[in-house]
Amino acid sequence: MNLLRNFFIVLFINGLSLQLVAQTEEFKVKEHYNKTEVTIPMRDGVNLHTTIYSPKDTSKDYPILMQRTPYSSRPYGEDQFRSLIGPNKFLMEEGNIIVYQDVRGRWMSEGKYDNMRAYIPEKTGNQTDESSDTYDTIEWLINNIENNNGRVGTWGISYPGHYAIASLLDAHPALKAASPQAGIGDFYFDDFHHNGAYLLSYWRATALFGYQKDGPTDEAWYELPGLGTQDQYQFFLDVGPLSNLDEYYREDNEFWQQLKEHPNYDEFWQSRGIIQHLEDIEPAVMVVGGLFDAEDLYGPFETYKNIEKRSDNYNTMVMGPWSHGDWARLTERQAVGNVYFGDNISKDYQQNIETKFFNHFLKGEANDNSGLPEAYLYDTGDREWNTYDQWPPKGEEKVFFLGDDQKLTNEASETEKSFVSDVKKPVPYNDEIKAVFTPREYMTGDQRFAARRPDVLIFETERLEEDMKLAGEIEAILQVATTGTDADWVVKVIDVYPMDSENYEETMPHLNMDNYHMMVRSEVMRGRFRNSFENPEPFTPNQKTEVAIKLQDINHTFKKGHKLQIQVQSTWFPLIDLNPQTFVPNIFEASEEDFKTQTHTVYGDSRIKFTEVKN
Ligand code: PG9
Repeated sequence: MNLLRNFFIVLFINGLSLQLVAQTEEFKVKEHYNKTEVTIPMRDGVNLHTTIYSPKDTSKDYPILMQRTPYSSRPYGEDQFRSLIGPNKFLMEEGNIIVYQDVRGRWMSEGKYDNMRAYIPEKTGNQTDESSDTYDTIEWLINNIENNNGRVGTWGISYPGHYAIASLLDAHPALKAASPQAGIGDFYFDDFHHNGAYLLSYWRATALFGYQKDGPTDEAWYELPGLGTQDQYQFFLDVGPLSNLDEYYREDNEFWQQLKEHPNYDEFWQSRGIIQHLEDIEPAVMVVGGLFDAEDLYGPFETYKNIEKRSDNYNTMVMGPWSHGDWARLTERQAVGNVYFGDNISKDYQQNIETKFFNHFLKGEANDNSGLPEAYLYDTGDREWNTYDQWPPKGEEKVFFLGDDQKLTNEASETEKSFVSDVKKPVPYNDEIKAVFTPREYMTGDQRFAARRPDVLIFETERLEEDMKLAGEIEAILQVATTGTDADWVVKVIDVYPMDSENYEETMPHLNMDNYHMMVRSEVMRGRFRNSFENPEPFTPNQKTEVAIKLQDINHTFKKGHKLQIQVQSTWFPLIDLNPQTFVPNIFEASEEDFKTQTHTVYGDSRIKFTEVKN
């Protein structure tokens, strides 16, 4: 028996030592790549700082994988190396030419920064935008980098994802593949605003882009204001009207001024939205995003859908159980907030999807037979991947009405439900005391703290007798009234777990997964914009009014024994700023007196439209 025990101990130790050897022999970029830093002249003479990592093995040619970023290409210095380069470690280890570029006006590049710089469709003379800067950069790279195979790919997450989208417009012929990941589509619907409501939870991040630098610099030229407390709810409640935040910023915080001067979706924002330009795209595209991404969901879904509608190039999408950027990490347990989804989900994506996409188009056949599906979406209820041959998927429309007695019904009713929306006691957007740089965990957060407030209306099914898979687009068509002349309307789609559910390692100690009210999807509509984001309109007090809200897509099975719950509320603080609930020309200029508690009403012919897909 001892012999056998010892054998297993030796096996275990060997396994462990093998693992240790593997870990101690981790890939060192400096041993496999040379690093050079160059400045590449754009057509208008502005030089952009560009960092190039080239494989030391010059016995073969490689494609170029490029990321353009406002967040710096650091570390700077040809003897300073990143520990990971490229979209993932698999592509790094197999060998590719990896390029990082500081975009115009950022960090070591010259020029003036323009936040979400507008694309100029018919450029004349030396006019530039992010697309022309990408074109000029690619032209220089393929003509100046040794051992390149003439094929280029772009990738990036979030703002770098936005620049990957920009690379698709007037694309250089050498650009064969792009993977915009959580790419910003439009700052009026991604990040800083949702349907006209300003994301107060992004306030600190405003400094990231607000200040211009004097010239190329490898040191940050801005600083992020501190709240001085973790209780951001209290901080922003005490601050009161948005104009009181001016004191935390210098006058030259351009972005803060722009946010204040453009509360409506005017030409300033419209010209900066990139989705409108997505037609006749030629490079292969793989859009990637997270179904619980609190920052950029509009961008990835709209990028994929608009390319699909208006181009005939190779265009695919991957949406996993991720929060912002999770898919680029190698966390073994994939969880968002309290909710665990599975192991090695991002590693499998990197190895078997992302690497496959780039290798097919940059090193391989580069045809439609990539071996990847049209759409990969993770079912966040069933906890498994689905492949679809189209997105949104085919299915049956499933409509729920906001009925009486807190019930979701199949028929409209004459009922109505009112609540007092107290601007002195807004509904918190989560149950944590934590100041955030940008919001994240609330996307799967437990919503019981809200469900039990009188100013949050709930409507729910009975415990389901069989699985119900809701996939694709969601539209809430509310019939409402208010005693005021403005109001925000928030709709939340919630998966109510069984009364006896397993806890996860990630479940916070004060919570329990028993009866967990998991947020699946949520969205706000600032009521003044219900008919037009460009031209806001007041409500007529006490007049029944329709407010339609498009929520971002889902792919979620509500399991047998769970409930579907819809919550409706009018404050969501401080995720978004407070609506004065009195119509004023510009909420950024509202005064204390404008903020008034009002009574809102939701009528029983309000409905939520889903698509039900049979497994
Ligand atoms: N979209 C993300 C972001 C933009 C602006 C401020 C803060 C975050 C991102 O680029 O990561």
